[in-house]
Amino acid sequence: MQRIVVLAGGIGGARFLRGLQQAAPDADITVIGNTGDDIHLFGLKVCPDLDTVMYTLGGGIHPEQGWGRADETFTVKEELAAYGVGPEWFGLGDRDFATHIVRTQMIAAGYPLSAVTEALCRRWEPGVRLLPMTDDRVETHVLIDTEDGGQKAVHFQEYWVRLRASVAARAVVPVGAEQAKPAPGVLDALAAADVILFPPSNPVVSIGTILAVPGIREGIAEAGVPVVGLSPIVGGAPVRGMADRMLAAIGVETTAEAVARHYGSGLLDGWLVDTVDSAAVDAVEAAGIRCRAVPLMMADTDAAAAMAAAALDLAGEVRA
Ligand code: FO1
Repeated sequence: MQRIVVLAGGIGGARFLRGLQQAAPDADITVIGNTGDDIHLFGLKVCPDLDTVMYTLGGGIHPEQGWGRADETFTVKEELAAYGVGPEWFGLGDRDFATHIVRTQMIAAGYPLSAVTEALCRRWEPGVRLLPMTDDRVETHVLIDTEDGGQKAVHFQEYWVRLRASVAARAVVPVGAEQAKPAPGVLDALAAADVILFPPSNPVVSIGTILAVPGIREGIAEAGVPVVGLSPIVGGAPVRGMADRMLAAIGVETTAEAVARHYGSGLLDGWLVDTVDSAAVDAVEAAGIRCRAVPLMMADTDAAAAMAAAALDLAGEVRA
């Protein structure tokens, strides 16, 4: 059985994984999920990227939105607002609240996040092994300019959801990452992998944050198996999200080629760009990374499955 390890952020990672399951139904898939987007609200621990993967693969996701639960209601949020208790800018629904209550209760009882995630997945049966990148607290903060000419750091969710990435990001800091340890199972999964995939997730705040946990980048390199990524940038713009803002903050151009070079040939063996970026193929190959141009818009699960199949094909070519 082919053992595939996928480093995943939120919506893009989850939709890619749904395609991968269709393209490789017999594969043994382990997902290393980003937890830098996690936020503590109302005394609860919220893990947006882990939940997005779990709900998407478990059939509970809000289909158009791509995050949160289907058939959601917001009574608790309205009641909190009636008490003047915010933040109002973050949309936690009633069904979703239950997940965060269970998670927070288990953590308070002494369970690590990896054990809690496993317990939550027993209900959702996502069909993959979902591991947080770490059991330690890591929180991505974004440095922005203030009106008085200074700067301040805001939580990634505040930057993305409240500010809608409307102001420039001057720096992105995964607070706590340097001291974090990979969660149990992460390094073992990498060591046992036949192929490692980077979905079209954000290279800075999703994949970049996972790679910032000491040991994970080394674990990928030492696995000695093909590592193939898919560009989240198509035609010079992010397919969704704010990767352009995040890339600017770390001085990387918003192009499929620049993201491949940013990961580098020390990490990546293969890179898929969209057909609109086929002119970038030669330059990526010149950087020592095998590159192919295929359609990379995940309009539906069939399209995501075709992308996953292309990534596995490229992994096979790299190995040969
Ligand atoms: N995204 C939004 O744009 N607005 C929200 O109010 C919002 C709430 C939210 C609650 C739970 C959850 O799991 C995800 C949520 N997201 C929301 C998505 C999230 O902000 C980001 O898309 C991810 O963190 C980036 O991967």
